[in-house]
Amino acid sequence: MTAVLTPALLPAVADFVSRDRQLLIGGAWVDAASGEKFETVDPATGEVITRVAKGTAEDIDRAVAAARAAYEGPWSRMKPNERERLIWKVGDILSERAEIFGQLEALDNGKSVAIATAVDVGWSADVWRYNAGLATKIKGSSITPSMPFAPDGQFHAYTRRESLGVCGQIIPWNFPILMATWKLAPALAAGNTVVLKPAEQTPLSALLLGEVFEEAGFPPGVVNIVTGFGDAGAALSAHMDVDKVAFTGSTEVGKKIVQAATGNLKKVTLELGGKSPNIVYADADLEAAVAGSVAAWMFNHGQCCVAGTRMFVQREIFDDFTQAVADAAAAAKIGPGLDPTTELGPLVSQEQFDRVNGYIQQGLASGARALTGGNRWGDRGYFIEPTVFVDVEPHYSIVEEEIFGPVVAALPFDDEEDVARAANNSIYGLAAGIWTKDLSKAHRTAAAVQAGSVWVNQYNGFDTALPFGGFKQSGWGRELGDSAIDAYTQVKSVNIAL
Ligand code: TXE
Repeated sequence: MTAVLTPALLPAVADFVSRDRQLLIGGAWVDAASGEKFETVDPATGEVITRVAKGTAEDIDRAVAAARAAYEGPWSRMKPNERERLIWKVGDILSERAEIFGQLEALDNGKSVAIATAVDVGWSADVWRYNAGLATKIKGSSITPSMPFAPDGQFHAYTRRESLGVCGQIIPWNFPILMATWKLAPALAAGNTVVLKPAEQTPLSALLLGEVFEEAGFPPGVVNIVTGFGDAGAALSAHMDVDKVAFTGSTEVGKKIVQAATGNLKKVTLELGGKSPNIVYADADLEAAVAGSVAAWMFNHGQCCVAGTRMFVQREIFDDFTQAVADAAAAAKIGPGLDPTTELGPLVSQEQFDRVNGYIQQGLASGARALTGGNRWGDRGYFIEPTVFVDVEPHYSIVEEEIFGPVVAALPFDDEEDVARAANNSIYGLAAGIWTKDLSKAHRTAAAVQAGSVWVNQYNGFDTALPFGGFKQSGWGRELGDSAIDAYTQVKSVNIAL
């Protein structure tokens, strides 16, 4: 592995990781009830960054009690425009400290510091501000009752959109601060309080965000942060005094959360796995399609729920197109996230490295051919070469299952019907990409694919205002846009006899 010069840590980041980190409960930074801690590791080197409190069910109980007290206390009395100002301030602080948050994220997760700062933190600031604006726009409606037995004009009926109460939010490691933001900002805008459980692989940016709430002026207990493992998440999902649980992670754990939530039938939203099709028609702008199709599965080192990892390419351009994708992928600069010139960083953990490598070995063993990649990169850290598979069959695990690494399987197709059928042959339905210059074909294919988000002549076309979520086993409910407010409120009908 070539030696890579990485910039020194910013003083604020160095200071933050110089001490063991604690839980945020009721406005106070505290150790876990057990006193236990765990290590968070730099995935570029495998070295320990710092130690973090290992919260368990007892800490979840304490955090839920604090969130309930805040919900019934100062938070419930706060006017929407006061919530708006506090939430807006979080966005402003994130913008001011984008470099600090970006570097901490790159250190803990392995992603490129340039992307972490511009996309993860920059977009998070935007999501905080968008939801600040929504806090004052949560509305009911006035309805005229018309039941046959009701006397005309004798009733005044309306709906109110009310908060849910205490929300549990369980966050993954692939976009730590962004996923925390997607969940926290609308929950708070809608008037809920929160217990947040960051992923054990990447707890640091959420803990730094925890300091921002205090500074912005949020009452204690409105946001509580319990770092820990799956058992802490399970306790939060099953908790009888939690009104809603929101989760982003694996479909396997999503199903466990649904089961855990049955005790008090808390509301559940889930953003789960994917195996998204990226469809390239022969009439596409091929230069743009090559670049976009590489980004579709390589962005964030393939650790994206929406990754376009089934690349369907029309047969007449299949060989040339897949070779061009392989060449572009092979040219990506691999290195640690802290190096600003890095294009492809390490996977987040040894476990994910083993999982992705296992899929690559299965692909090779079943007869798939790697046009590029297929190996580990370097001799330390969790790096894997970008890998493009051809000669695959639809039943191969590399075609059916979410790999969550820089690995794509390319399949040829003949026509529109053929590709829609193949694209929909999946338990997932999170996203889809379509590349064509034919507008009618683009619309027909967008309607035919079973996916919560469809991107035409681009990939990863997210927007703060556009609802995001999955069809089929990719999830329940929608995040972003004003759909997120719907997911954190409930409707009450009031009917008054005049
Ligand atoms: O996810 P988990 P893992 C997919 C991706 C990846 C695979 C495994 O395919 O390879 O999942 O990753 C918490 N009750 N995605 O094992 O376990 C856990 O502590 C409640 C897709 O890391 O789902 C963490 O905070 N919570 C994805 C969070 O769930 C539990 C992002 C996610 O961990 C729990 C991440 C339990 N029983 C992985 N067990 C996406 N959709 O973007 C664990 N957790």
